[in-house]
Amino acid sequence: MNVTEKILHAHLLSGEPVPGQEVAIRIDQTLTQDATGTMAYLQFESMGIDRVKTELSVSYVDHNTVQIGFENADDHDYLQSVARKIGVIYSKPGNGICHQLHLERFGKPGKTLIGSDSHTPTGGGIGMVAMGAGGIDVAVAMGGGAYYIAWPKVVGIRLVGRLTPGVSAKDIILAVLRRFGSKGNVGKVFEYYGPALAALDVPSRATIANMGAELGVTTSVFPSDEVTRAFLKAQGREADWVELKADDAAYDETWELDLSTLEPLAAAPHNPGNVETVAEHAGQRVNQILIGSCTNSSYRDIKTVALLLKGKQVHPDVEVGIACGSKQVVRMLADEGLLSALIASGCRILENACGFCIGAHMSPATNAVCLRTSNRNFEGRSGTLSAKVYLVSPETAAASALVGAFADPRGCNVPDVPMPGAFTVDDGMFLYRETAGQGIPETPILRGPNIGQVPAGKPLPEQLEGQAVIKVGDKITTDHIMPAGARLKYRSNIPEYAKYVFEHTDPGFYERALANRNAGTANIILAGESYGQGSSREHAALCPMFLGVRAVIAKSIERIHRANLINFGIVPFEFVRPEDYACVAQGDRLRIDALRSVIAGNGRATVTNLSNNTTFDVKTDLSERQKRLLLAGGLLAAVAQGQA
Ligand code: MIC
Ligand code: SF4
Repeated sequence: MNVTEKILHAHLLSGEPVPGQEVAIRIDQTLTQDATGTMAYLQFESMGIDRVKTELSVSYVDHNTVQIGFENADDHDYLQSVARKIGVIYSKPGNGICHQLHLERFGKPGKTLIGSDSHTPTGGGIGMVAMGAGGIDVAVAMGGGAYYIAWPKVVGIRLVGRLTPGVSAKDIILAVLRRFGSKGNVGKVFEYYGPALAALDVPSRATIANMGAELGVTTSVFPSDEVTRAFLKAQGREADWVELKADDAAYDETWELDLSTLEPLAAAPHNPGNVETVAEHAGQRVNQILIGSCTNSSYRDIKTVALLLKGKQVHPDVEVGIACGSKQVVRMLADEGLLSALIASGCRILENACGFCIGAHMSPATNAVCLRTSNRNFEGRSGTLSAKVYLVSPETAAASALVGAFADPRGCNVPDVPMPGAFTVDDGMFLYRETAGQGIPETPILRGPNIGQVPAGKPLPEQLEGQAVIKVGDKITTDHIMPAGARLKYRSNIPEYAKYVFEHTDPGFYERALANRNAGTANIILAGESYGQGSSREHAALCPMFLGVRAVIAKSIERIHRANLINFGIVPFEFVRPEDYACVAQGDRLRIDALRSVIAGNGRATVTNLSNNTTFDVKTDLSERQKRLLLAGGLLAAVAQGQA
């Protein structure tokens, strides 16, 4: 067995371990972040469970920390009070980014983790099976319920050779993205092995595992070896170490990457899968460089940048911002005088939070060219629709900051930053550790006016007749469906947030969908390949559900989004013949007869296009559990009806 299979088998509750079959997995740890967490805890509350039943659950506040207006602060108060009551550890805003913190302080090799954030697989860097999930799935796991996945195919990525100075983990994962692309990897786990791992520290492994999310894989996993042990020891957690390694020839498919052949890479606008070399852009002017995010904000990353910038000035025409991943990273750099070096070089020091990565601030100027060390460069995600965002390594970002243009860091004497023997451990901003798992039941829950309710789903109708309310193309991300940035503050208020569904893709969507809903006409979304890439935000299903969307018909749908659609009672259909996508238009009236029997049966249906008198076939492969959820009108409705 490989490491993935070893961990999954040890947590298998039911189902056949056959690729593609739905299995139930026991979850040891959960994490939430604030932007998805409020809904997750509202859903937890509505399930009537009084305290968490996991080994460990942590509620991080890292996304909405800008706090313009009362909304974010209301959310924080709610999250803090719920955490205290139900036995969840609460990480205060300012402590850092969930994935970086979880790796530093809580991740354990061999354990399972789900998080209401698509980059939860960062934990794979430490030998966990860590997966992104919808908030409601995390709520179920916090209540002791299973998490359901399709048993994965495991692709072995064999790393050989040694990185040359100036080339780092970000370039490795960009090379993997160049080879495998950002679609078509659903249902797979990428597991890394090979001789090169001995020289790859845990933060580097975590960078690679983090951006597995951009491949669309279920998760990415590294073994747990002496490198892992040294990291945990330096975090004062050697007792959490166990060894985990793959047996020989344990993969369904393998691919080998020789690290010595790698050069600095960049993902070009507007998708992490558009990988080019830094060399092909050399000298091209850049306007903004932002270093941080859960991908590249470790002590190793920021220290490398600080050493490259120390004693020098960033180019006058470029704005440079640095966001460390955690309080630990900030404190260590401060103690070593390196924060001062960054400030002296002309960098703007940003809060250790998601910030720029989610477009919460630092939106660039019109038509700006930006280099960022984050993981997503979807159109408009920065908050500026016309901006062109390239994803690069911290080394490339620092070298480019000095010259104000794309620069290859290999010419810059990039220092080697070894892992420290001991990290500065300071858990002062983690609250309620002493009552974790137990909680303080008498805690009053604080619900400001921004804290709304979870809308109820309605059972699936006998027959679906509705309008193709929108037709979109390939690689539509959940950022397209449910924009974040300036709209993030409405995450706890569905009627308000729903006004922005497809805001940038089609500003008329909300009015049309609402008019249909109010007239009793169902809404149907038409889409191309890889619908629902990116963020795990279940709001991309929840808000459409609120607007009366009952089905999505796409060429293909990404894993987390498909699960979210089912959780909120929206049928995820795929075209049987992808060519039929061309024969149906926005505005067409569509009908599916006997929908309930279709869902209860084999998931195959014929859609009648009443607008042009044609038909086409659709399908959806569902487990018995998923059928029950859809028929009931979603997971919460199923729980209420005793059908979950
Ligand atoms: C993201 O990177 O897109 C986010 C914001 O972290 C999301 C979660 C969210 O939308 O709140 C994710 O990756 O799941
Ligand atoms: Fe935060 Fe960005 Fe990471 Fe999402 S990808 S968790 S917004 S830092």
